[in-house]
Amino acid sequence: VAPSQLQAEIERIAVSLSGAHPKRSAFSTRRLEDAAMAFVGQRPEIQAALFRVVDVAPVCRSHADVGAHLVALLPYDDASRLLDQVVQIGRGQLGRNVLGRVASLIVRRMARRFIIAERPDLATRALSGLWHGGVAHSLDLLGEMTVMSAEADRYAVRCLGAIETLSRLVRTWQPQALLERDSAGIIPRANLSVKVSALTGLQRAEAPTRIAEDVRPRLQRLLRAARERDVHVHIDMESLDWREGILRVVLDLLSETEFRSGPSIGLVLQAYLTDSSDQLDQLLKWQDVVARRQPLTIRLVKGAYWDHEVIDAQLNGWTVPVWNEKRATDRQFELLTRRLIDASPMIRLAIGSHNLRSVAHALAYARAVGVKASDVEFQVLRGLGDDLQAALQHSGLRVRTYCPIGDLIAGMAYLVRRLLENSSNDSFLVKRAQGTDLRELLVSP
Ligand code: 2OP
Repeated sequence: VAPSQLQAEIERIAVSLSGAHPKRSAFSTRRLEDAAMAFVGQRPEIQAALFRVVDVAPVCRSHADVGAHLVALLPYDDASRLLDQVVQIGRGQLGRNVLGRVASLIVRRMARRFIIAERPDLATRALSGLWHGGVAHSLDLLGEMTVMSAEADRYAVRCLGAIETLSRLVRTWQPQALLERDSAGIIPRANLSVKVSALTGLQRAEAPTRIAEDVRPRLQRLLRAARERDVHVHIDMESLDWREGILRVVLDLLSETEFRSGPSIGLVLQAYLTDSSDQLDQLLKWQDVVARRQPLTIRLVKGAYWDHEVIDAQLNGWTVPVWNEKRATDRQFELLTRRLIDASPMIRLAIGSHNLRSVAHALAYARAVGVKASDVEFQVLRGLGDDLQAALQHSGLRVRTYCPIGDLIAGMAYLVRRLLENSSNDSFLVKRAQGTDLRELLVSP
């Protein structure tokens, strides 16, 4: 495929998708929230204070308590009048109370934006609404990194409950051809994302064999239930230290005869990892040898643990495992997109990105090599990718929205990752909110 031709096609698709975004007034709460996050992204000290407040808010006893934390965490030596005023207000008990109420309100609003419901049975209306509006889901039960076996057991039971609830719900739905069929065959309507770190009480991942042994019985039950109920299970990737343990237990179980015929399974490839291309080689080779009935789905993402990976490596004196520059990650994402499209339909590809350039590139390349657009799935996060979701759905493309379920405390780590993305100056969405011209953002990485 000639690069100039591909670039022209990427621009055409991106402009068309951008035109299909819902129009929001400049004063809509969503636009204001996004502008506020973009502003915070330019002020690292405020960003740090914000993260700390979000972190402590769920366990604070009163609004005044939240207010006191907020004031204590804000930088004092800042020249900003606004901050100065906030600190002044926080001097008295009444002021702290008011500040606390405002901060709690913001945290709760954020949770409502990103978390679909507290429990699966409370999400059924929203999920049905998505489906009948032409959007598929992947349910994610919040509560990663459990610290006790009893907690891991409870997480497994919650997953089993979600499988049951989902499978009953999707039977009531009207057919949606685009969402439930591609060249490889039937795509299950129900879809559950699972974090393996929640299926063990072991907290450190350095001994992958022990992790695999400990996770195995819980994951096995889950896979059996998913096979019986025809629910797709998507294994999320987390920080790199977990990767070996996760892959060991998942690939071992799936290689067994009893799981040859199901369930439909997905894994995640994180393009920010410098070895992600080798990782893909390994998965393709594995799939060849194991010959399961349904093709593996690979969700290609950039990766949500960048700060963690960099800091962890620096603290330990290790080589940093992620690309340092955003552009390098974007480049790798496109390389992997092309490799995955070339492997289709032996592999089902899901593009997990909110970056219009990355999305348009996948569509342009698929078209250039004669792969149908309906053989490429797009995935977005609820609350972050809503506009893109609408644009993809309007354009007749298959889009699946990742829908977290749980309460505020279980969701904290997830929310902090969303805040990090949503206030990072490298983020496509932030640059758009800051008013960067679309053409500039469509330049080849
Ligand atoms: C995360 O939990 C979306 O799986 C991704 O950050």
